[in-house]
Amino acid sequence: MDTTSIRHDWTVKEARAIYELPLTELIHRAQTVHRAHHPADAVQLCTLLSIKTGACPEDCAYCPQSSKYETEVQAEKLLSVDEVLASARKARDAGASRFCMGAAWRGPKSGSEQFERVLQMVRGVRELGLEACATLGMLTDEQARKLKEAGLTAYNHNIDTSKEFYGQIITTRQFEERLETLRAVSDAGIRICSGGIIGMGEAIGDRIAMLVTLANLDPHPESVPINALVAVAGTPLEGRDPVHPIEMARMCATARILMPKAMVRLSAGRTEMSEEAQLLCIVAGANSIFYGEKLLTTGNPEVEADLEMMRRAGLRALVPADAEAGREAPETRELPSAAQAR
Ligand code: SAM
Ligand code: DTB
Ligand code: SF4
Repeated sequence: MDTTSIRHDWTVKEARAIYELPLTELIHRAQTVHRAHHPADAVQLCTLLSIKTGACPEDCAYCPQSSKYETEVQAEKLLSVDEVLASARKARDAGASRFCMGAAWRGPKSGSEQFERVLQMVRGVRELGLEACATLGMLTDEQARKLKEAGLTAYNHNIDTSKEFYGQIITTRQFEERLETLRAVSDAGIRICSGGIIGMGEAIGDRIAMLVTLANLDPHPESVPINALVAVAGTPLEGRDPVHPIEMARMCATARILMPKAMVRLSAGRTEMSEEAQLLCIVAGANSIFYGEKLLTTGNPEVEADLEMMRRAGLRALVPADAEAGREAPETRELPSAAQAR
């Protein structure tokens, strides 16, 4: 197997054959690709913060923040720059290297005080020495350029599922609009973070088609978050069966093989997974996690538990290469002590 070539012409058939390999073979292949492009002993720690929670006009069936569904999420106004930077400082001191800010918007309003505030947040996060990521919904070219000027490292915008299944999950925007925002982000010189969710009732073929869409973007996304649905009460997807951890591991491994250089992020759903299952995903090629007690509105493993898991497995903190920041190669760092992380 050629572990170094980067391809943008994957077919669904090829990707499915990879996904369905015997697990032992799949993991061997994913590890081989992983080691050709990344340190084998380190995981990137990214901390999420919901900077504007709830009351979103979109109807994403998985999302507790949509105004269309009655959930326990209480709508909140956009946080202040000081509040966000206090959280970012705490995340940095706890060992995170990336800080990701999420807003429950269809998209930002150009020229608004709110968008200007987000730009200030991005500048502030960068000044703290952290990578800055944001997920604010659809962007125009001009908004993407402004975020780039402010120093944004990456923009998260998930395609979520296959083009075919998309309409069953979201009706207030189209799959093509997602791709259009990804194009604007990429044109502005911001790195793309894009992945999806499994466990929403989609077929295996939809999961594969989603990975193939991402893998055929040129360049590949810098990060690919693989989320297991968090089935929140009040959303249309409440009560869905949990995703089997082996399916998460297969998704991580397939993403790793299709997109060798990407950071594959084991994202939502970790609270439902055993430590062994999470480590299997890491062995299968995931090399990034969300680190901190909360995702956006739902829970995530305790910081201490994540540090213990990583220590037991002999893993370090990964800081990806970033030529703009003067890091020609990825760095690995000591994990913080539990006291530093508190
Ligand atoms: N509003 C913006 C948007 O949708 O582009 C940004 C925030 S949105 C919450 C970011 C991503 O979180 C979604 O695209 C989806 O993939 C993921 N997400 C949201 N709710 C989730 C859930 N219940 N389980 C798993 N992933 C979820
Ligand atoms: C991503 O792919 N997953 C994160 C992040 N990108 C923004 C969000 C997960 C949200 C899970 C549900 C919640 O906490 O509200
Ligand atoms: Fe709104 Fe984003 Fe939630 Fe969809 S996923 S309802 S766009 S916050």
